[in-house]
This record gives sequence, structure tokens and C-alpha cells, in this order.
Amino acid sequence: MLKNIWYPTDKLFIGGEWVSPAGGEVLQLENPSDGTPLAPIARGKAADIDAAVTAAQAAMDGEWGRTTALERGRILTRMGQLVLKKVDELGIIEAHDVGKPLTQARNDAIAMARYLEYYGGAADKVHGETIPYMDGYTVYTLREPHGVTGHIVPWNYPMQIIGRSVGAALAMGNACVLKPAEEACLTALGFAAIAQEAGLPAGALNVVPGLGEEAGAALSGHTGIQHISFTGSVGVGKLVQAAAAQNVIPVTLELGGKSPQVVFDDADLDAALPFLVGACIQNAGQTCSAASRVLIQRGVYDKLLARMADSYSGMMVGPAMADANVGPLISARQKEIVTGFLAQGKDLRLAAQGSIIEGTPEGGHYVVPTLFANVPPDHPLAQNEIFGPVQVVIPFEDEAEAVAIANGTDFGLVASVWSRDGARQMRMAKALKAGQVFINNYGAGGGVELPFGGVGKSGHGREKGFEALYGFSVLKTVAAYHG
Ligand code: TXE
Repeated sequence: MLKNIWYPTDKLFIGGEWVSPAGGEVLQLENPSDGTPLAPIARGKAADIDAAVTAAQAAMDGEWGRTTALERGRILTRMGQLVLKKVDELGIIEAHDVGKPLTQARNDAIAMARYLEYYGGAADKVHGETIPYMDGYTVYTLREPHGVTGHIVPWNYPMQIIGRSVGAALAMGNACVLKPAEEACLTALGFAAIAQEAGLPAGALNVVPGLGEEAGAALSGHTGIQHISFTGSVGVGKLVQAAAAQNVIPVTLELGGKSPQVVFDDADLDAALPFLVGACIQNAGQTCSAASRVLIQRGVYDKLLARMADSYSGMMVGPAMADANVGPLISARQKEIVTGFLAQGKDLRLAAQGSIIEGTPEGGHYVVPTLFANVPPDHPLAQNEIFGPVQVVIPFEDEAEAVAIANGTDFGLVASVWSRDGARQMRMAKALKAGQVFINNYGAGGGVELPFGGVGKSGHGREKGFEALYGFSVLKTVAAYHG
């Protein structure tokens, strides 16, 4: 059991209060590092989602709806400052709950604080415009909140995803109902405690943990929400979009990918190497933007593959609190998915694998980082999101082939290009099918300012940056005739 949590973990946060779920049931969280029970959480269901949506609507009609943009920004800024004060606590909680190495978990808390700082600063800087029109008219636009927004988040980066999605929605004046993942939701509840301490008016944020098919489905199909933001699997994303369609509300879907890094013969290989490996292995490969495919031009293929293999051979897997390179996967189920993919790779050339730290608990969900070479682009391991520490390397001859392979999956989240040739960089940036393309880097440090989202089965809509604020608001046109 995890000690030193300063807020209740087996309650829902609705209307500014910690309450028990209507059905009185709990679910048990597990520590992925050793498989032991971590904490009981509330099993929220449809009735609780209903109560949360009602509380959010009441907030829109009450104090929160009257809160000025300036004040919303100040509250978010205070929330960010409180998160920063609690970075150590939140990092430890997340490391236990998600299983990610402590340093990565701590960095997630810092990122959440940064989202709150950014959206706090932006809250009073989003505005409409005046439009020159026919004589006798004054026309202008207003940016208004949708109203009640639903947020269904996964377990892989709870703090970052809550920061970017709920942070932007609150900045625009929406009232939020957040359904965190049943596998990891402790920091979502911590976020509620921090909102309360920062003085966020009651009902502006409501947190209802529970199962996807119960609380999640109830939220996405609720007639009282005006927008839904979902991060998770493609299959559930389709269900969420279908449910939203019944109520004709907008949806933001962030569904993961099979992101490629494309390395040309003229690339700076020393600079590329840490990104090529690190961008896949971070969080044990359980990252929507994981660079799970590396495409290497023939001229440097053998040399670079050998260096990547060396990195893999040195990688250590261990419990989150041991702060190894790679932690466990989130659950036995996720481990089963990943080992199933590894079994499909039996026919492939195994380039290298990492190893497990001695003394690592048997009950944890560990998979050693695995690198496959010479993988055919249409192989299942080169086509499917594995969501584990598994990377495939694919050779290519020329630019045209690189583009065809890179674009040859159903996904389109992130891509990167490694080359010293400026014209090629520009051609590739245009040709790659992805929501974001990085040139001679991967992820650009994850800056909160950079809009983020996918094309194809990676989803639609943009989070992060200013773009998210437009997504979490509605444009109203006002045309006044005054003669
Ligand atoms: O995702 P789910 P899972 C991918 C990744 C992974 C796979 C399965 O490939 O292997 O999805 O992971 C809620 N209505 N990603 O099973 O089920 C659920 O409670 C409404 C990529 O964890 O999509 C949780 O809060 N909501 C991804 C959230 O959806 C429902 C991150 C995500 O769970 C629901 C996670 C329903 N019927 C997984 N069913 C990324 N883009 O980063 C579940 N949920």
C-alpha cells in the first residue's frame, strides 16, 4: 500500500466534494513493478457520471460561469505552482501507479505544472475579432466555452494528458468531467485535490474513476456534455466518436501511432542515436508518439544498426523506484499483448535485447527492450502499435522509398527526418503523413507550446499550444445592424 497520499483515493470528486460512488463499490489498483495491491479506488458508474455532469452544469450556471478569464488564468497558475511544490510526492505516486521510472514520473509532474502555467497565462489572451462588412453593420466574433467537457484519459501519461486537456478546457471556461483510466488514476485524484486547494470553484472539475465500459461509456454518451476529448486505443476511439455522433458534439481523438524516424546517409549519426532509441523506449514504449519504426538508408544501415544494438544491449529493466532505463508494463494484459507481438517476430532478425536487473520482483510486468532488424515494412510488427519496448529497423534505398514506407501504415502521428540536406528536409516534411514532423530531433523536448495530434487512425483535433484553446471553445459570430 502506498503511504503519504494526502487526499482520499477511494472517492470521487464531484461538485467540489469527495464523495463515495453511488454503488458503493471499489476497484483495486495494482503496482505494476511487483504486482501487489496499491490502493482501492472508487468504481464510478453511470449514476456518478450523471451527478458529475449535473455538478459541472451547475458550475457553468453559477460561480464558475461568471469567473473572468483573468481569474481563471490566476487559478490555473496557482494550480501549476501547487503541482510544482508537490513534484516529489506526485512523482512517487505516479511511479507506483504507472510503473514508470521515478525520474520520468517526476518529469511528468513538471510537465503538468508547465501546462497549467501555459494555459493559465493564455486564458485571457484568446479573443474574437472584428470583421469588415457591409455598410451599416458591425460584425465581430466571440470565443465561448462549449459548456461541459468530458475527458477520458489513459494510464500511460496521466499527468501530462490531464494537464494539456483539462488545463486548456478550464482556461476557456468549460466545466470538466474527467474519467481517468482504471489502471492508474491516483494523480488524477491528486489533481482534484490541488484544484480544490487552489480555489477552483466547485463543479468546474469533477473526477470520476471507473471502468471504461461503465464510467467511460456513460460519459461519452451523456446528453449533458458538449465536447469530448479522448486519448486511448483506436477501438475505443471509434466507440467514443460514435457515441458523440448520437449527440452531435465535437470530439478530439488522440489514438496513438506507428511513428517513423527516417535516417539518411548524410545524417549526423551521433546526434541521432539517443533519439532513435530513446523515443521508443521511454515509458517502456507505452507512448502514443513512440518512434517504434526506424528507417535507415543503406549507406549507413549496418553502422547505425550496430550502434543501436549496442544501446539496447546496455539497457536495464527494473522496478519504477529503482529508476532503471525501462520499467514494467502497466498490466499483465499489456504484457500479454506485447509478448504476443514478440512471438510474431520469431521469423525476424533479432538485433539485440536488454536485460533485467537482478532481484526485480517476479510479480511485475517486465518485458526486455527488443530490437528487430531488416523488418519487412508490411510485417505485423512494422504495422501495428505494440505499446511496449519493441522497435523495428527497416532499410531503404532512396527518398521515394523512405516516404512510401514511412507513410505505409494506417497511422499518422509523428515522424522525424535526420539529414543535413536542407532541401530534402523540406521535401520530407511535406511528404510525410503525420500530425507533426521533427527535423534532426524527435519531439523537440515535448514543449507545451507545440500543437499535437494525428491524421489517419491516429485521430483528429489538436491538443497542446494555442490550437487546443480553439478546440475547447466555440466561435460565435455577432452581426449588428445599426444603419
Ligand atoms: O486503452 P483503452 P487500453 C493503445 C495501445 C494499447 C491499447 C489498449 O495500443 O495497447 O490502446 O490500451 C477508457 N467507452 N493506447 O486498453 O481501452 C478507459 O477506461 C469510453 C494508446 O488501456 O482505449 C481509459 O480511461 N471509454 C494510447 C481510456 O478509455 C472507455 C493510450 C483508454 O483505454 C471505453 C492508451 C468505452 N467503451 C492505450 N473503454 C495513446 N494514444 O497514448 C475504455 N475506455
